[in-house]
Amino acid sequence: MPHKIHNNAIRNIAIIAHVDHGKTTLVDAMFRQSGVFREGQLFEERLMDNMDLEKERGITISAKNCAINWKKIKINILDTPGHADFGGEVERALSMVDGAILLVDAAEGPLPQTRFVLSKALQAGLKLLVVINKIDRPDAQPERVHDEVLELLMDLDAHEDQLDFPMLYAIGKDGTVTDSLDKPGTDLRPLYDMIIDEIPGPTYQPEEPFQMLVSDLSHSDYLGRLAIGKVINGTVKSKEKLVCMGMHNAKTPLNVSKLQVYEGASLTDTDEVGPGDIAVLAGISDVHIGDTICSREFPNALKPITIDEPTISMRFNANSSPFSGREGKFVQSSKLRERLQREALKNVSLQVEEQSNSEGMIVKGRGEFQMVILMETMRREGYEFCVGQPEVIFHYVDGKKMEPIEHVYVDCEEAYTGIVTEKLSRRKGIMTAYINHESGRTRLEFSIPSRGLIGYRDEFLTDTRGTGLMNSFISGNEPYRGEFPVRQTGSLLADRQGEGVPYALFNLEPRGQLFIRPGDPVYEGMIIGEHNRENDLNVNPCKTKKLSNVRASGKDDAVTLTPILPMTLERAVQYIREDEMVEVTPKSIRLRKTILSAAARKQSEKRS
Ligand SMILES: Nc1nc2c(ncn2[C@@H]2O[C@H](COP(=O)(O)OP(=O)(O)OP(=O)(O)O)[C@@H](O)[C@H]2O)c(=O)[nH]1
Ligand SMILES: [Mg+2]
Repeated sequence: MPHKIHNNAIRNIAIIAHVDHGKTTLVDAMFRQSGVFREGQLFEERLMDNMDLEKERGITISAKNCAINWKKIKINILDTPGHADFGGEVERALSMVDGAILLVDAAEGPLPQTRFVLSKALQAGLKLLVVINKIDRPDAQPERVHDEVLELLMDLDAHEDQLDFPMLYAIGKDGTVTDSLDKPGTDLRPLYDMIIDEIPGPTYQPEEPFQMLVSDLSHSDYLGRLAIGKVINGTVKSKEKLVCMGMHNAKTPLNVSKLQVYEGASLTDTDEVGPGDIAVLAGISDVHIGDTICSREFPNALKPITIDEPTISMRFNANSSPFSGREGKFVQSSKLRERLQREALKNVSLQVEEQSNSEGMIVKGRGEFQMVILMETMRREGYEFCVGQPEVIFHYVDGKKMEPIEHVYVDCEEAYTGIVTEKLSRRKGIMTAYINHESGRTRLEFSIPSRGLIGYRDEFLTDTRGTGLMNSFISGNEPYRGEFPVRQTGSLLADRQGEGVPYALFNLEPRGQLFIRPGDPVYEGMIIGEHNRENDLNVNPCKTKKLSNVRASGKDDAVTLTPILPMTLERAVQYIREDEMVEVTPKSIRLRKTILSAAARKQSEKRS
């Protein structure tokens, strides 16, 4: 066994939890109390959620580093996302730490993503601290939640010593923790102390030369690409000559042009970074997550980070609608390809593949929501493109078709259990549990193919009048469960180019639910609404009323249209079928048939 020692001047931890259980809010409080902010300094809420989309949606999308000092010990903290689609970020973050704070909402208890992140932390052999958060909630049941965490750990085959976890109760929002429900907390000191006492300092081998595992990439306008990761062994100095070892042991030399470490939520320059600390290193452009940066004399690659396989794929094409280039800055397929490849470099759970037949790209990821966030980011940058329906990725084992299966938890009012069960069963879901809480609410559990959930979330909310909760985790691959009907309805399609006219739209309303407003530009093959019936219907949304000699009261133009919901990317992606696409531009989200011309569509139908 190589001789290993701990660097006790450092602690590296990740904060992990189900979505919304309060990770980022707790990190805020940790900052506030560690003196990173001086008295009276402007303090922004959820400081770590610094991307525009994170602020707008109130969620964390990518894992981020920060650091505080407590009793002369540097604590590197990684705030991670709780949404299942960003699970790859958690796996990446865990490669940098020796311990994890598992946050659990005192009312909601452990939920599917709690299970996912906890199982990853256990696999990585991390030391766990459990914090039961939001004990101020009127419906909080911290004791019950403690038991549930214990049950979950047992279910995940945790070691005996992991079952004996140190625990605190918290009101992250107020920045207080306590070890006993009988005495309210006053600050976060017990948490800092627990981190220092319970989580080991990072280990390293003192006789080994410098080695760093690249776990994140960033970009600075002045410095170019930044490689971020934990120094596993040795020390790195600014201006040092090193080498980066990539896939297949490819070696790229590099000179460290700048060396930085985290201090608070920002970076600070330094001349030297020692073992166990998280270093941010400039001076290399060709570097990937998972590479090892090490000394030139003793190049020795570390084990790369392992990330779960993607579960869904989506086709991205250059925008081929007649409106292509009207609203975006970047339209060509070469631009699209370059942008997507850049994304795959930084985002470990995304894979981008060139399609052999056309200019399109296949993007593989962890879920529809991850795709929607990517699409939204790109349209804000000025990109225009089309995407196809999200498809589940099948695997073949001994020639047998296997598909990803999810374990779904539904919590809804008793009255809606019928419709939810019926819809999920139709999508090949099998009920595995039914618990009536006697409180009017019921908890149902299903095992269901992932493809059955694509496009279902919106329907679920409608069916439960917005009161249902649904969570799921991928439980593995199982034999394909067979076909099931997807959307029961067809689309209303514009049969020509023009503009939506009130009179025409008014007359189309009985046919289905419209997606466009008067004045919206349309083109042949564009989907302007959902048909009430199974088939697609070509209609003319531009038709004006014929003028006749006998003018009525003149109120024909002043028809009152039913208000429509604005189309969102989530809705659009969930709506489309196999032969349909979403056209995304910085200004618009339009739905369309893949084949736009009605005549060509008819021909293609005949052929198949
Ligand atoms: N009642 C109560 N609410 C809290 C507390 N801490 C956080 N919240 C609220 O919980 C919501 C989610 O907080 P976040 O800190 O964004 O949660 P998160 O875990 O970072 O969420 P993701 O990063 O998206 O997974 C916010 O509305 C907070 O105001 C708490 O101690 N008590
Ligand atoms: Mg967060």
